[in-house]
Amino acid sequence: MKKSSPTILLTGFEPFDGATVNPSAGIARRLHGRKLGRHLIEGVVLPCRFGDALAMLQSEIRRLDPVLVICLGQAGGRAEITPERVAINIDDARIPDNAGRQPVDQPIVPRGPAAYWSTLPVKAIVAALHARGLPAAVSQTAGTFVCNHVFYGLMHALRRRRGVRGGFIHLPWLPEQAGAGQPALALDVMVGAIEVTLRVALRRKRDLRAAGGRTH
Ligand code: PCA
Repeated sequence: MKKSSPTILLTGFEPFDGATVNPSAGIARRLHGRKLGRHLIEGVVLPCRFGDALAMLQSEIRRLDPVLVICLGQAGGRAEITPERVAINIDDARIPDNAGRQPVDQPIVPRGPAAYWSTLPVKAIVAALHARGLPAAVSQTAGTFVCNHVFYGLMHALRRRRGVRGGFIHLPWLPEQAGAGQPALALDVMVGAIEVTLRVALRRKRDLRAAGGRTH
């Protein structure tokens, strides 16, 4: 039976590396239960733990049967909202995760493809954010920590779900996390930016062709 409200799954992460907040969790909580037209947003906070984060994401995908999945994470030091272009099949942790695990050079899916592309219209999202005066850029690397792990696992899980699109977006620190002179964005600003992102992702099946993006 078709559900009356198609679901958007929006995930964030719990704080990690000794922090007490993570903007991605705040956004997922704030947008949980919000309607976007006919669509209902389900916000979920994932543990910052290799394996467990992915297991929870997979079970939420099975439970909610979403039409769109966007995972969010914090990338402290970045000044822009950065839709990620590509997920790579490697865990290589510079710091331990919240369970103390620190995998080095391990594939996420043994014998899986080296990489998956985001199926979000990443350049159209950046253009829409710029049009609203928000800082945004396409990122070419989601790193090799738990965010890339979840992003790769998401795209691997979606490969058999026809028409379901997904991707990952990294966010700057909140003002209270950033030191003097370090870039940050207020939670309200990021909540608004992710609402814009979700609308663009629902509306546009094809991406824009536009030059630009971060060079790293
Ligand atoms: N950022 C980390 C993991 C959780 C988060 O919010 C990362 O970029 O991998």
